[in-house]
This record gives sequence, C-alpha cells and structure tokens, in this order.
Amino acid sequence: MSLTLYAHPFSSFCWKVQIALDADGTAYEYRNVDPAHPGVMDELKALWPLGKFPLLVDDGEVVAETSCIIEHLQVRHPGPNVWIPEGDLGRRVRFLDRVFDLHVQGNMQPSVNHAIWPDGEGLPAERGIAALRLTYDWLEANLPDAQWAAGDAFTMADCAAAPALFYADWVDPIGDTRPRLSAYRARLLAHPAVSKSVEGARPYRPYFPLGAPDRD
Ligand SMILES: N[C@@H](CCC(=O)N[C@@H](CS)C(=O)NCC(=O)O)C(=O)O
Repeated sequence: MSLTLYAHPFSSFCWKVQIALDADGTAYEYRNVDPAHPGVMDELKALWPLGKFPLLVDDGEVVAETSCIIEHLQVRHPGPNVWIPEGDLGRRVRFLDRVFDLHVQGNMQPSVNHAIWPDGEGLPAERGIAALRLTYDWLEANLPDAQWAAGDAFTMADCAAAPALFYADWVDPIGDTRPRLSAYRARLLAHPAVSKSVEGARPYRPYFPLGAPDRD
C-alpha cells in the first residue's frame, strides 16, 4: 500500500484530510505543494489539472475532493474512526460536512479573497460575513449536547469543522454570545490530530492575508 497526499500545511481543506489520516494513524507520504518545494505543484497538476489540493494518490489511483478522499479512506484504509456512519447518522454527517465546507469556509473565503485581490470580483466580503454569522447562529442552536458535531463519535463532520472554524474565527470571531460553538471549536483544537495540523501550519501564519491573530 502506498498513499501520497499532495497538500499544503496552511491549507484548511488539506487539514480536513490530514486530520482523518492522522486520527486513524494511517501512514502516508506528504508532498508539500508550497513553492519552497519546486516541481511538486507541477506533479499535482499533471494528476489533477484543476490544481486543487489536497489530492490523494492511492497506489496510482487519483482521488480528489476532500469528502470523497475521506470516504475513500474509510472504504480502502479503515481505521479506528468511522468517518461516515450508516443510516440516519451518516446522512447527518454528510449534511454537516456540507455546512462546514460551504457555509463556514465558503462564506469566510470572500473576506480572504478581497484581502488578497482588493479590486477582484466575487461575493462581497460583507455578504459572506453576514451569511457566516447566520451559519454560526445555526450551529449554536443545532450542535448536539455531545462532544462532536454529530454526536459522541468523531466523524468526517468534525474533520471538516476543525479547519473551517479555526480560520473562520480568525476572520470573524465566534464570540462569547455563542458559547456552545466556541466550546466545540476549543474541543476540536484539543484533538491530537487537529493539534498536529495546527502546529504544522504555524510557520506559514505570515501567509494569512488578513494577519493571523496572536492566539490559538
Ligand atoms: N472542494 C475542494 C476544495 C479544495 C480547495 O479549494 N483547496 C484550496 C486550498 S485550501 C486550493 O486548492 N486552492 C488553490 C486553488 O484554488 O487554485 C475539496 O473539498 O477538496
């Protein structure tokens, strides 16, 4: 078995997959696409012309898109965690995975994009922030009385939530008025696999276009 992950240590979507791999203790080769490693991005683009990362290569089979990568890992490389359970709980996990990817990350991204490209087009940052706050409020009202997003088991929803809430809170703080969501973010950051991604990304914090806060 040989698993190769093309990824960048500061990339939120890469964290999502790294967390699943590290929480299961699955071995993989890390190919860092940062420009400090010339040629790696070209390798990635030769495999996946869209050039999005992360990208998993499993014994020559190319798997893109984080949720599909995690589903692939569950089927081909099962470990102690069940990333997408069967039945109703699995549907809840898939739904929450979409909430964190699309409505937390997706609504945070316009602020980051406008910081990098102030004259660029796209969703205005303010509209993204407004929708992000609605999502925070929805999560505050709908997270369960349990440790993780879909209950007591750590699932794909939590792999998606960790980077989404980590960076979203930098862009627009969750704040004291959402204690349930803040406590969930803190629990995520204390998970060993999440902590590994946070520490791996620390040297890249100056990349954060809005300025990384002096915390976390
Ligand atoms: N829907 C994709 C999103 C992946 C994504 O947007 N990754 C970012 C890094 S966090 C990326 O590839 N950025 C470079 C680019 O868009 O060219 C997934 O879940 O895998």
